[in-house]
Amino acid sequence: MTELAISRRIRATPFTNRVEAAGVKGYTVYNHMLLPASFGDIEAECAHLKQHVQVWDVAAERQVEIFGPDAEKMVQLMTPRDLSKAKIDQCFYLPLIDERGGMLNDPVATKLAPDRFWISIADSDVLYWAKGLAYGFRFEVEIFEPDVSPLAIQGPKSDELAARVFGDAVRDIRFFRGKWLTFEGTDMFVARSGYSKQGGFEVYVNDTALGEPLWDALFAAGEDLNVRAGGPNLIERIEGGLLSYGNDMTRQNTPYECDLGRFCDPWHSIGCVGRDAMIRMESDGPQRLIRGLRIHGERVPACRTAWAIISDGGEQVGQVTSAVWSPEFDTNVAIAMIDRGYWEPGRTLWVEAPDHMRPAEVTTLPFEKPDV
Ligand code: THG
Repeated sequence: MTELAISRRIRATPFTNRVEAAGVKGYTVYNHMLLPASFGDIEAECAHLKQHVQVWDVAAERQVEIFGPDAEKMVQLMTPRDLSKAKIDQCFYLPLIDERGGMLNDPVATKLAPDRFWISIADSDVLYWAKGLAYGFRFEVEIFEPDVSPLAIQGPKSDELAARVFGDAVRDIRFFRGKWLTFEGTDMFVARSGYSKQGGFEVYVNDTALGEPLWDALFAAGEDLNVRAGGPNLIERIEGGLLSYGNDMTRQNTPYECDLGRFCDPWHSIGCVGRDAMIRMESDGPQRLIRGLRIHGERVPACRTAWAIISDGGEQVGQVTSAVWSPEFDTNVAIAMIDRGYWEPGRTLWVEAPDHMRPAEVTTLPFEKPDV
């Protein structure tokens, strides 16, 4: 394996020392920051995540803070989701789009106050786009990256572990809502959210100096729960149909192609820069769509480039953007962008994997649990 040359440009997180001590084996780079990708065996990590509880250094989900009298207008400018009914301490999965409706990011945003939002971004430089828009529109807002680093607690024992450190109040937090809870005298925003389908929380650690103490407190409290260090798991996220910006979609794709139409309401997202494009695209319908694929045969190699999807007639009708072997589903699971006319579930297509052509079956996302 080639090594990643780590320097100041590839930023460490408040938790990096602990992640290293826990034996991290592979990093990816996300928002110019280290994001743990593997501790040596992603299949074992996936099985553990589904049974126990993990603590994830997801500090690379950087916050873009929008603060000031025009904050709400500013966020609505960037998304076709209707924010007019947003409540304080509510989180939103938000497609961010450009003037043509091209996807720029798919963050989780939190409304902390009428004049204050955190946009918890996927891997693209939202801060510059936001600053450019604010300048151009003469909005009265400050836009900056605060010292806030998400630490995720994920897995079926998350409630128990989070309650031991933050108190029983965590148990009453609803999905995509949050509460300010105290750790060592500092209030932190704790939301029920996270990049897995196993349930859990994200703690928005708002002081780098508290990163290691919080990590240590979680591991001390969770010993009997079999708590382990983990990270966004490639297998679990494909099974669960969680999209990865830059992998499964780019600026070339619209929210409708990404099957994120349920998070869009162009008629009511007054001011959104891509609103006209979205209204047109909503009535036309997409020309291609994100789907799952079961790729038959033995385990696929790592998906480092898009793999062509070929029809029985021999034409390219899509591409595979993420793929991995799933022990639970006993097949390769994949996320793919498939052309209109070829995306109905159950259809068989061909995948040009780097080793050889493989038959594959189109499915809806998330993947449905195999019958036991
Ligand atoms: N948490 C936070 N920030 C993030 C992520 C996160 N930033 C980057 C990245 N993840 C953004 N991408 C996603 C993708 C999916 C979801 C969250 C962030 C997600 N989706 C739910 C689902 O598909 O089941 C639906 C959410 C809803 O119903 O509103 O959670 O994970 N802080």
